[in-house]
Amino acid sequence: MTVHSFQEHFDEKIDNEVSIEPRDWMPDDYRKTLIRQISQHAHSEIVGMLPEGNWITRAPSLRRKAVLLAKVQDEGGHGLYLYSAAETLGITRDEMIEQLHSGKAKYSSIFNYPTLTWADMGAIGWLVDGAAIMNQVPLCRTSYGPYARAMVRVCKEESFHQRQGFEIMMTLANGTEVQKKLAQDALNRWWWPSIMMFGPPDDDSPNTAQSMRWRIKRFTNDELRQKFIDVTVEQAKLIGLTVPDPDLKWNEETGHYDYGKINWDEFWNVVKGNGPCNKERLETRRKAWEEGKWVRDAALAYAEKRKARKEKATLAA
Ligand code: FAQ
Repeated sequence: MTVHSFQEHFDEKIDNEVSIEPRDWMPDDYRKTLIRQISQHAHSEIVGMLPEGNWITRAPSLRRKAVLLAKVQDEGGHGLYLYSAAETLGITRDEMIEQLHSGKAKYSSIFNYPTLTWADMGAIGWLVDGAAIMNQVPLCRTSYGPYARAMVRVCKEESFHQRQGFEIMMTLANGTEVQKKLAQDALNRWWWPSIMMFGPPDDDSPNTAQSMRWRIKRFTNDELRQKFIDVTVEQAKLIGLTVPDPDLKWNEETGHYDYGKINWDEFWNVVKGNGPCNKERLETRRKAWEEGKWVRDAALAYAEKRKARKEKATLAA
């Protein structure tokens, strides 16, 4: 086959919704885009464990502690599936981790905000996992097979995460005056960063058009943001909380909520490393990597020893 016919074969698969698999020919830029998106997604899961990890020892009951612990463990698992999916594209786990630690690879802006009160655990589950599901359910149909398959399990777990967050918010919102205030304060602080999570507006998003053509992305950033707002505003009403956007208004003509101006300067500032917790998050990850070196070394030594023992047994048989 010529490169031209490889390209035609690839395009045909994309057009016919046949997934691309690791050993298939793919254009270099398709591979690069996937490595960028999947590794950044993996980093987001791993860094995303930190804001909630901050509250595990301070959860208000044993039940809340057990649930939060399970949720944070799930996020670690999601990161691992995603690193494995990215490895099928020809990058190693160590290279990806290096890119995270050097600041070359991004992770979601949302995890650079602090978790100040217990209500933030509710807001993260409800809003951040809610936004993650809105973005990731369509990724179950993304064109690259290993990424799509990883997303199926991730989405099932995210849906449990979203419900646990909503349940925390609902409990607080129906609680004492102080609890209701905590819930409203958390919504006030997490609302705008959550809607920024979907990425820059479509006319300022350099990757969306090509990723839509390759069917990596199934919806644009603005389409997903709008869906999230439409669903979440109704949920806030249900529990008696107010979304902190004075311009939010149901639009009869479009059948969607109109919303206020997003502070994109704040978004880019956080993406560039200057958010409230960027330095702390990266520092914590680098330290965990260094301090975990002996575990990786021990696991590797054990695996090598087992392999040698197996080989010896095979030779003897
Ligand atoms: N933060 O052209 P686009 C979770 C960057 S998982 C930081 O629109 P694209 C689970 C973007 O990378 C959350 N950077 O890019 C959880 C690009 O820069 P680059 C993560 C952002 O890729 C819940 C530049 O801006 N989810 O929450 C952000 O087409 C609770 C231009 O942007 C995923 O990663 C941002 N928010 O669209 C864990 C889902 N947005 O790379 C713990 C998969 C954009 O060229 C607790 N990813 N940028 O240098 C995606 O769907 C896409 O990558 C988008 C961005 C939609 C995030």
